[in-house]
Amino acid sequence: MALLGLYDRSLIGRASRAALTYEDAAGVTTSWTFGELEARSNRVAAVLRARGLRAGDRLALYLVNQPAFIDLWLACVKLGVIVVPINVLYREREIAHIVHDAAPVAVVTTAEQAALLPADTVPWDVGTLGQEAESASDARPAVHADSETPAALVYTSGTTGASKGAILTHGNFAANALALVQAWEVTADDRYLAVLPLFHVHGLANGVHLWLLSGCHMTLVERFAQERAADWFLTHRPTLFFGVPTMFVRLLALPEDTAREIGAHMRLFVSGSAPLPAPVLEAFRARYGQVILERYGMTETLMNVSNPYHGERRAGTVGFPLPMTAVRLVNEAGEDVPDGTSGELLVRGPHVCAGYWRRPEATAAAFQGGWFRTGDVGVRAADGYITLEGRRSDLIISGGFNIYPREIEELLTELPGVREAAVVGVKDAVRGEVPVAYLVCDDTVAVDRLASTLRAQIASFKVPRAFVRVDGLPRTALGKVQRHLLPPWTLSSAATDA
Ligand code: MLC
Ligand code: AMP
Repeated sequence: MALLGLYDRSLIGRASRAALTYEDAAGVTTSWTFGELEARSNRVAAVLRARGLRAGDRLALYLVNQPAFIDLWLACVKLGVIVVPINVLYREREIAHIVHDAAPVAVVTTAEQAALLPADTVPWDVGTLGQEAESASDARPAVHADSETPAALVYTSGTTGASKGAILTHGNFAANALALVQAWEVTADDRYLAVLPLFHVHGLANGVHLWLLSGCHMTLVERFAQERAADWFLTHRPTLFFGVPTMFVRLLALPEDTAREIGAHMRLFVSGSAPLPAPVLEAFRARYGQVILERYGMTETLMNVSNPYHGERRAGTVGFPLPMTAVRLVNEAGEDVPDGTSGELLVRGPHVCAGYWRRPEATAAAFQGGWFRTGDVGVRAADGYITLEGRRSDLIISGGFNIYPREIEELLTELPGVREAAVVGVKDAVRGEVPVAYLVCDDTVAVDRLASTLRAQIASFKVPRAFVRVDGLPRTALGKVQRHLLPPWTLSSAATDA
């Protein structure tokens, strides 16, 4: 099933209906109907074709949330071009890896962000593309796609640490969205408030696709901001909100009567991408009168497990397998474990990616007899609710963004005077976890300047909140760092929140 056929329920079937409202950083709003989005994306597709893009080519998008992202996504879907979204917080080193691996024809970005791209990339200015599109044909191009056509390469680190492009096909996005529309009862009457970044699957596969498949209305903003949130909810009157736990923690800070008013017109709050602490769910219920629905997914598989729309949304759990998803919990030997016993989650279904871009070995290692190994450890209760307990890897999730300790450790040990480094996740009330670095280094190393050195090279959320000098790193006989034996470090109030 090619995605466009599903989008057409909205793009063609609801052509005259209000589809998208964008509120820019200055608070100015602009709106489009589905028919206008159809025409806009056809024109962008014509420009991309004129610039030489063909089915199977890659096009990277290094953009903050904006309508052009939607136009480009739709245009690429129509052309069979594979979108490579890049986190806007990434810096040259991180982008270079993605660009060299995916080999996109170009990276669509702004003049300002283009300065952060590696020298050998071809930047295409998003504004210029938009201007060219104004005079282009708005006829829909011939579509080159079916369910197995790759729609996106989304870079993620899997369980190993090296960032790889998960090949997400038209069929993967379609299956995920069909399952969620059904499970969460999303209809054309909904109004979705989109604050999640479009460059990750939470915002793209869930947000954009539930909007397009249901034909509901979407209000898109550049990025989540606590101080703007009340205004968005009260002005745009959404019924649907998807967020990471950090956003729900921030929403708890809104005044009580505002929260109650927002809660009264909302239908569904969904949390995912990182664990939602049970006390946050309880505090949110008390303040907003709404029980957040927590679900579990990952880039490679899109959504796997969800609390029920009807029935108990059980705090601390992620619920049951979604429609079309099969889940197993297995021990180290790959054998199914009984309910109540921890095991690694394996998943199978039409939403699971086709593997990693040009990495047959990593792809083979990720699957076990046709089942995708999530690397997440969980337990199933006798009544079927699944609780996630941890991960097999050292992955740190901060504000819903992933951090692989090894990447930061390698960067640190490249610095003069740093002999060894270990990066661990420390609990944080707002972001869930934040990274802290332990260093074995010469006295000459100015530890207080390391944060600014790193900030120039990697995304800000990956920069450790503290750098702790130690005499040595605790290691096993085989030389592996025993992170749990590092001296405990708790965040000072200054570092806890900004
Ligand atoms: C943060 N910044 C962003 C941004 N988020 N810039 C553009 N777009 C975003 N989405 C920048 C800010 O401008 C700021 O830069 C710096 O990062 C810190 O911002 P902050 O507001 O202090 O951060 P914080 O309060 O921690 O809140 C951040 C957040 C963000 C919660 C809004 O972390 C976020 O959008 N998280 C969503 C991550 C996500 O979508 N994960 C899904 C992965 S998919 P400066 O320059 O001012 O310092 C997945 C699968 C699944 O995991 O199951 O869903
Ligand atoms: P990513 O690689 O960005 O797709 O991150 C996927 C990872 O996020 C999963 O493997 C989980 O470890 C984690 N994750 C997603 N949703 C949840 C959740 N509801 N609770 C706990 N962890 C989650």
